[in-house]
Amino acid sequence: MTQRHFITACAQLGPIARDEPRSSAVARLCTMLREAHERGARVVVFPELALTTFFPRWFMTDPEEIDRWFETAMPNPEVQPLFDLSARLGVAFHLGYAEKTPEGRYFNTAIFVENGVIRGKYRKIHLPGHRENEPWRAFQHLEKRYFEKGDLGFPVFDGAGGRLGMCICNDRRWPETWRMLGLGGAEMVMLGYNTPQHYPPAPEHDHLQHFHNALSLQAGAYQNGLWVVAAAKAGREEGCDLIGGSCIVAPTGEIVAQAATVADEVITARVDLDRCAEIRANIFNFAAHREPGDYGLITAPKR
Ligand code: CDT
Repeated sequence: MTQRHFITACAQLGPIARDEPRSSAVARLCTMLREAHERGARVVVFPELALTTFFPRWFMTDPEEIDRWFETAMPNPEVQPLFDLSARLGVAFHLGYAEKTPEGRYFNTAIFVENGVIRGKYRKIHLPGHRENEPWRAFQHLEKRYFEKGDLGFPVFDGAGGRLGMCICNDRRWPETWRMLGLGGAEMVMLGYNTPQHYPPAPEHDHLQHFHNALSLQAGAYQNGLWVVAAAKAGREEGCDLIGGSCIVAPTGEIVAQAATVADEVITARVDLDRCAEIRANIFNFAAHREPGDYGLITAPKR
């Protein structure tokens, strides 16, 4: 029987330059996967869009230029070394990347890979930012331009001896994301993020970026009784400061490991999936205490 307690690693990435080739990013991911293995990890979580720089910060119109940021197959020859290393060392991984499907659809995607097999896939649902060039901003955030809203819902799947879920960056700010994953039975939720320190529409909130990150992750964990492993792409990337603060959160909402830099950094924690019951059998026992009949507005049409 697969043990339900194990070491999980969260691998924060420092900045990736605009001209940094995927081979270099993948080599950095492999280095961190090796470190995770040396520290006894069974799982390692990499950030959102972990193979390239955060390209939605630039306005582009040329389809060929845009397509260069997307993967048309997974794995592909450039990412294969990560799949091979993961299978050889027996360390499963979560990876975010830009996906172009054979039908020509574009998604901000995350996968979970165990024993060389993609066991879970998620496509980002809450796409932040805008569609057109807004030159007044210090940098763009064009996720609504380059990606379609995810079409897979919030899947929960078998992995690492438990039930796993994923979300991506802006999704973490939405309580609905966490409730969907909690109701689906997720015991550990993995996510990556690229969060600029500066938020152009409301710069008066810039100093709150770390607080809002931790608030969202800790609330999501506690209110649904699940583990959270959240990996940042951090540091000054092409002139844009991205917050770090990668962390692992217990089902009690406590941060049990946290990155101390804004560079490539591996943190680890012992994750016991059976600890979810501390919350789920008690304060957030959904069957005993949830009252969905009174929550109709949550799924009513937008207003
Ligand atoms: N990548 C991503 O979703 N980033 C957003 C930035 C703020 S919205 C422009 C986030 O929620 O962290």
